[in-house]
Amino acid sequence: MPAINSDSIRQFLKLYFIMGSTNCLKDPVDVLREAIDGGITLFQFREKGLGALTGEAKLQLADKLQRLCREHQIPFIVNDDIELAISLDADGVHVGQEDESAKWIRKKIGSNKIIGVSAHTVEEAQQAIQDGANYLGLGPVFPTRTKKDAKEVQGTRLIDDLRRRGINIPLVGIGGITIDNSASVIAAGADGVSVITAITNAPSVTDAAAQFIQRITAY
Ligand code: TZP
Ligand code: ICP
Ligand code: MG
Repeated sequence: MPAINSDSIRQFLKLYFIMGSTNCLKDPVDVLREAIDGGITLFQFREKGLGALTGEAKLQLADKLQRLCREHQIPFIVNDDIELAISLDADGVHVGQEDESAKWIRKKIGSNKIIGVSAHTVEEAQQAIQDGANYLGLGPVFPTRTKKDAKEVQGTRLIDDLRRRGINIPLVGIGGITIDNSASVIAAGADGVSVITAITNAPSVTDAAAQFIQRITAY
């Protein structure tokens, strides 16, 4: 799949779409197809929350979404579930602070895969970088109802802070990001935005993704 270097990852992070079945108002396969038509650059399968699929049903959905990504050369990242990522030969995994360390995951999945880590402080960011993370997810930037155990809203402060310190690892903002506030996240120094609801719940998934791309590339 894609070359794992900072430049290519930065490009992929531009419009990082995340979802699972519980985020979708219709068939997730249709949602992903429409989002790809709109121009998303990276996809994360995050099957979480009340009513989330497990076992074989989760695997089946992941497989369908991965096929769609492959057809369109969009890297496919799995949230949390490292065993699923390995069994599907996914392009990478995204983990939080409560999951296995990037260092441990790297040993399991090898150097040719993308590892993303959620961080909420400078210390967590530095540790993830030291452990070999390829990119960071920072947030919640804005209020969100999607992640029930989300930390306190922090605006773009941490993004700003890391860039001021000269930390140049590829990173995205996440949490409550909309078409209208997306440019402020890029302005703070992010390489892209991670979005769930503003795309999955949009009247037109394709139009929403296309408008995000327009705002981000116009910045
Ligand atoms: N991590 C921090 S906020 C969040 C995650 C997974 C949810 C983002 O979802 P939305 O709907 O784009 O606010
Ligand atoms: N950042 C990203 C990119 N994905 C996530 N699932 C998260 C933070 C919590
Ligand atoms: Mg997690």
